[in-house]
Amino acid sequence: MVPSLPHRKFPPRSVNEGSPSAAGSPSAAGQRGERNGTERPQSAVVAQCCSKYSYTRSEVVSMTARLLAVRAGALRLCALLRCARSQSGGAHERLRAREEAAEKPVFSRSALGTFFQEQPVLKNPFEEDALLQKYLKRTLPLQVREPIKEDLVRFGERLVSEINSLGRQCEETPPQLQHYDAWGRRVDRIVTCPAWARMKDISAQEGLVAAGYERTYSEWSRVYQMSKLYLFSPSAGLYTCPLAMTDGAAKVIESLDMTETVEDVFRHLTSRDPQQFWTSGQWMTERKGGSDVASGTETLARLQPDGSYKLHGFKWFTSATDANMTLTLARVVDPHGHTLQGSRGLSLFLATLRDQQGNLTGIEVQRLKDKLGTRQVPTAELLLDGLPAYRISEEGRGVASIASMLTITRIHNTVSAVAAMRRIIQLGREYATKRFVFGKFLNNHALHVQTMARMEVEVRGAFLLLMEVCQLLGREEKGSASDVQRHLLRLLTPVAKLYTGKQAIAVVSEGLECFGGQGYMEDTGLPAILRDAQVLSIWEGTTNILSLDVLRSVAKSQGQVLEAFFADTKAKLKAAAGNSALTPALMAVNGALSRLGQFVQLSTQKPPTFTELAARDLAYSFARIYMGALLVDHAAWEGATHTDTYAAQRWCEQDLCPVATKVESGSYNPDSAAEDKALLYEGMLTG
Ligand code: UCC
Repeated sequence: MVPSLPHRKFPPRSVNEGSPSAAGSPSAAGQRGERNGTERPQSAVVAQCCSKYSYTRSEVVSMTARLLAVRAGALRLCALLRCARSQSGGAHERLRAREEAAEKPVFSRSALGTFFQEQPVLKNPFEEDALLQKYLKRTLPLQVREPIKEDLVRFGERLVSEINSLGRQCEETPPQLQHYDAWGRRVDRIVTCPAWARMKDISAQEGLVAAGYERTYSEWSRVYQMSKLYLFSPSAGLYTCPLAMTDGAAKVIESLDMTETVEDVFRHLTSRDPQQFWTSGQWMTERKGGSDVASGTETLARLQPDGSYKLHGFKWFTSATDANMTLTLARVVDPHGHTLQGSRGLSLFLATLRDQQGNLTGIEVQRLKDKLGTRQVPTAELLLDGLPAYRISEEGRGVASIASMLTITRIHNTVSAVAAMRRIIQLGREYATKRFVFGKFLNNHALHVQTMARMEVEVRGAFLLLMEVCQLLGREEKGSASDVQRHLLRLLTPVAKLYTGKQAIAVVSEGLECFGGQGYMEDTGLPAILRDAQVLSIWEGTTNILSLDVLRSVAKSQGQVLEAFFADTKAKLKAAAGNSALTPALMAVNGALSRLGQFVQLSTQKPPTFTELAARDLAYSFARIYMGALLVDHAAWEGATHTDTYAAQRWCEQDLCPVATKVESGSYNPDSAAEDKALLYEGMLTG
């Protein structure tokens, strides 16, 4: 501590007095009477101070002694530093650099320092994806493998050189709504950025929807299309959202008896010509909600003399409102002005949104939604005020007809989820090779690598599940799927969607940590990945709604989806029999499968509340067990590597059958619903 002095006026010090060289020189020390490191003021100087500044002699002596003690300390520190300097060349250099920097002007660029962290770089995402490559090698027949691989390598390059920066522009230039033109006319124009328009052209050129319908690669066409979308998704600036709905609309239309008008629409939706390519919306959600569609849909459809309809209602979330057309649900008003409530009153309609001049017809855009993420996508609230539309389902078969769209959009959701996880890992592991901390690069810190390896295990399980569903879809569309495979597709679609949606949020969130504080900084582009991932557990049905859809698939099929699940899981495990490295994983999946079987047996004797309470854990159990079987099956392939075995082992270390674990701990007891409610609302009066 610097000692405090009595407050008196002192004369200014001479230049030499304050300079370190003068103060530290032996001759100067001698003049001040220094001896053996202690100093005493000379009596003449003391006397002068006493007379000139009215101090007593003892005051001057004491003040001077305290000052000199401070100075002696500083000198000792300098000596130590000089010694350290001579011992360490690097430290000496740094010290000199610091001293030199201190001599520079205050306003200087060099004051920012010289270290700048190298940023993570996106490389060809296909070539960086060992599992995707191995999966294609393992599953695709030779004649389709090479052309698909060639296209994915090329597309991967295009993503890096062109598309990724367009995606960033979409994020940085969100859509805007222009209600009025300069002369006061209501126009409701949705203004998107040029990069968004470019994404549409690229999507057409690359056949991102078309590939699913051209079926060039027969039953492998969906694997090809979804692999491409999986590479595209994290760079696409959320253009995958309109593509998902476009794909879904094409699927619905393809499954109908096509009239000429609808056939023309289908051609637009599946075109590779940017001039011809259309995107579609899918408007299911109204103010009353998007889950309980049956009672939430208020939109009315009034029959017109020419057989078309006009729609009147309010759509609460309409994503990609800049689309060319939409599919939507409404209730047909009968000649007496009545409508049928519930699911049976809903029909499916197709509407093109704009006239020849590009103006919306029968639609007012109330506002664009202010969303947590997916800000690139123009999501709007729409008043349908006489929107011209065609009914494309039988009356009252709206939900059943749009169900095939739900299958497609939920698979797209899964693609985006797995792709987001893959992207954050690719960036994170690249960054770990160039981030130097605590004396080594991050990729040499075992704990950091362990954390990322755990993320990698998650994405591997998710990826294999996604691709399995794509395979099943391709087979079903090609007419080559067995009954077991069709049941599996029905069951695994909601399972994959709900499980990967949650995984993506967790893995991407963990991934941001891999960049430290930089992962939280907007201009790195990393936070947007997390924001956009958050929609994946909500869009196209929340986790609980999807869990109930799993139960619906069991009930509707009278348990056949379960039989398919058990049979196929067991079949997948067969490949690993006799593989000692895979034995622990194999046993874990087998054990979980029999626990699941016991749970299913038990649930048949229980009331519906039991099954409802178990729905989410049951869906998670399907996901974990099946992913385990897929990882084991993949690792048992002759071309697999040790890392594949390791991934299967790690996956199978977790509780693969949480529904059995929870039932053992009494989670779904008859009174647990009441206890949950009491816990949640403690201290409050509720009904
Ligand atoms: O709200 C949304 C947006 C929120 C986020 C906004 C951010 C936007 C940014 C996005 C940028 C990327 S999205 C909308 C979310 N909503 C949904 O996905 C719908 C969720 N609800 C469901 O999935 C329900 O389960 C319904 C609507 C499908 C259930 O309706 P019902 O009327 O109760 O259904 P039923 O009666 O059970 O089924 C009617 C028919 C049956 O066939 P039939 O009549 O032949 O027996 C079912 O088997 O539909 C059949 N069905 C299915 N078929 C129902 N679901 C399915 C299915 N998944 N697959 C096959």
